[in-house]
Amino acid sequence: MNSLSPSKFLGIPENFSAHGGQVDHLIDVVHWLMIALFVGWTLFFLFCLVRFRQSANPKACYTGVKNHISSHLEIGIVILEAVLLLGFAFPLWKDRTDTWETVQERDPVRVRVIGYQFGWTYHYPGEDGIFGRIDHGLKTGNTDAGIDLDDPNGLDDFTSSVLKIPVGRPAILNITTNDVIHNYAIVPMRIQQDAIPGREIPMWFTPNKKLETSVVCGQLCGEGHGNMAGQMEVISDSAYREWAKGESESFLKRNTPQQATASR
Ligand SMILES: [Cu+2]
Repeated sequence: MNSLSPSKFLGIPENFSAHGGQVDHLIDVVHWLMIALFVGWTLFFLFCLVRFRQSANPKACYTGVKNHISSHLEIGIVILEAVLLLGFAFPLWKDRTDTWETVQERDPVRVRVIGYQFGWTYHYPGEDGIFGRIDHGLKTGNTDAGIDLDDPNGLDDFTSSVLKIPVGRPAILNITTNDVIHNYAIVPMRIQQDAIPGREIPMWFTPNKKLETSVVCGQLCGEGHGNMAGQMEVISDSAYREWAKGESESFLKRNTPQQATASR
């Protein structure tokens, strides 16, 4: 990105994701167009103030504009906006949606993100890589992921109040909510997704640098909305694997019936 990027002056935090540069670039071109429109309209306004001042035009003219400059300008703006949409926004969107299949093959980390009033719970599939069955009837509170421990796939699943993901590997976050509509937003990753009750909607990105940051809720969801800042850490792949293995093993120990009986 060059030093004349409007996105640099907008207070947007540094980008930490593989696709984020494209988002910033789109923000840049949209702002350049808006700056051009602002300057153009301001000059036109000033021109009108001088050209049509009362002292030079004592008699009103009712015929109006006879040339087609304004039509040509309007067509120019339409073409520019079409270029923004077709040349920048659509390819960016295509990149996001068409890579869904290839992301699956790149050893992604999968996490269920559960929003609630007012915070986030993270559900990891554990060492087997398979999420346990979810039973909404088993939820003991609105922070509960509702993992059904009768499903063997769920025994090694673990939950965390902090999102930890490895650097350089795609992260697929399935966004859902236990109560109202929230919006899971990670600004340094240039990504966000609405959390809709009863639905799990995937969003994915690849962090390209280590980072400790906060995630926020991007949808006004109640009086505690402003406190919905969660913690997120992008760590090395080895540190992530070690952490996930440790968490998974300790949850497996806790969830396995024989172990529980033996410790009683
Ligand atoms: Cu909120």
